[in-house]
Amino acid sequence: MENFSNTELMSADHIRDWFSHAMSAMYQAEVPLYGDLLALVAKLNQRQLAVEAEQAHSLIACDELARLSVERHGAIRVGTPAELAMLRRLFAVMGMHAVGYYDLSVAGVPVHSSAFRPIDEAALARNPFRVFTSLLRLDLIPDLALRNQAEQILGARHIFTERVQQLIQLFEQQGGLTQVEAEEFIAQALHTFRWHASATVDSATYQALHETHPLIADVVCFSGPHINHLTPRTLDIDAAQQHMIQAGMPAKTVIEGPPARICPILLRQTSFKAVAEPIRFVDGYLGEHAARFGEIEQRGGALTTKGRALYDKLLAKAGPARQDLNNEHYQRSLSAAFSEFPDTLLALHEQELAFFHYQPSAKGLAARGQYTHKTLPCAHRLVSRGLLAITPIIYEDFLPVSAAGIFQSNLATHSNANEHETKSNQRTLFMDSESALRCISLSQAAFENALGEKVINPQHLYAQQQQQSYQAAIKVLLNND
Ligand code: OOG
Ligand code: NI
Repeated sequence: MENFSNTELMSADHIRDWFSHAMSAMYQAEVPLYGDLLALVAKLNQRQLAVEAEQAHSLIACDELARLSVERHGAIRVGTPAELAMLRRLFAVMGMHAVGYYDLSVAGVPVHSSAFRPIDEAALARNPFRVFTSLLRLDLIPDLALRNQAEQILGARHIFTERVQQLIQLFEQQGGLTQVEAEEFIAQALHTFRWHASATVDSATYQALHETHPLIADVVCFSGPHINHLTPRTLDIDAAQQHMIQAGMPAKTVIEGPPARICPILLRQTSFKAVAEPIRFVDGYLGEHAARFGEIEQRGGALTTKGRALYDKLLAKAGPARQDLNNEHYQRSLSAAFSEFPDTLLALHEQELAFFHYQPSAKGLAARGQYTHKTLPCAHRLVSRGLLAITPIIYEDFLPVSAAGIFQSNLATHSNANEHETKSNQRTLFMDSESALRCISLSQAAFENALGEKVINPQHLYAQQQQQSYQAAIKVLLNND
């Protein structure tokens, strides 16, 4: 007879946690510099927490500290709708769902993307592992013959093992996987993300695709969508960037995203650049391919639609983080541009620029039962009178302008690198325009069609989280038992 633990279904959170650790171990073995980066970030986070006791306490208070050391995101790029649809099913086993839509073609990168990530608070607190997943847009290859060839190459490859597909199906039938099945699932799923030192094409095909866009070669010429980076979360990206440079890592010069602030918002990122790795083509020629890098990120509060519009406006004013700029100068002009963006929790809340988690304060608890539904002040008053405490809801998603910058600095390996950067930087500005937005909604529908479902709107998730915490908090204030 089978014992209970052999038939008990594992939680998706558990499987995701295992998987993200297994993925990290695989990537550290494949790209040793990533292991160095992880060690550096862990050391700095520890040092910072030791010095900034207040920050440590506030992280504990909002369940952030426990997840800090497991927190990371990764990225992959696939070539066909069928591949994307199967990834959706694979990530669902780990409680990860497609959130957000990013059209990077408007920034000159021929992909559109979403992020598979957990969506509820408990799952995010346990392990927020996210995978930024891009689908290549072959329709952006102007040379029709080359486009057809790329389509054929992609159509003939199988990026998932037979067994992982069976296990995904089993998950869908049973509503979960047992421990033994989950372990096998992880081992099988990892095959999809590993590196292949042999290309599936001859050197001439690789060259032709690479010249059209290095990203197209990266997606089309290999038998799988190698994980192209993993990103631990740092508490101080400016310090981490300095340490990367001191440690001799080929760090990008300029940090992407908003400037350093007292109340951090959204996401700041930087990376060490992709390392050129030897590859072998089917015609026996040897070459090099640069795709895999390591990134770090510092996360801050999620912004409301109003806050995000202000962010986009001020970022456009400062200009994107071009890598030929001096980081110090750029950060200074960015800070100047963002002086318009309020930098206290109270002002961010008052002006409804950011999302918050509410909790009754000690004062609120002492005043418990003094109000009825009718006499209860509005959220703004409850906060300004100190009856409710607020903590920012952390941004769990990505930024299209930063993502485009990250793609660009890690793909440019040959002489047309600068050309790509300049062209796409000019086009980045196009992102805010009305016509770009119309294009985005059309291509979003195409992306969702490939995915096999609609992507979740991240703004709805944050609003819901804020609303739930508010309801729970006022329930306490109103209760006089
Ligand atoms: C993904 C780049 C986007 C981020 O952190 O914004 C990304 C890629 O290079 O495939 O990972
Ligand atoms: Ni990334």
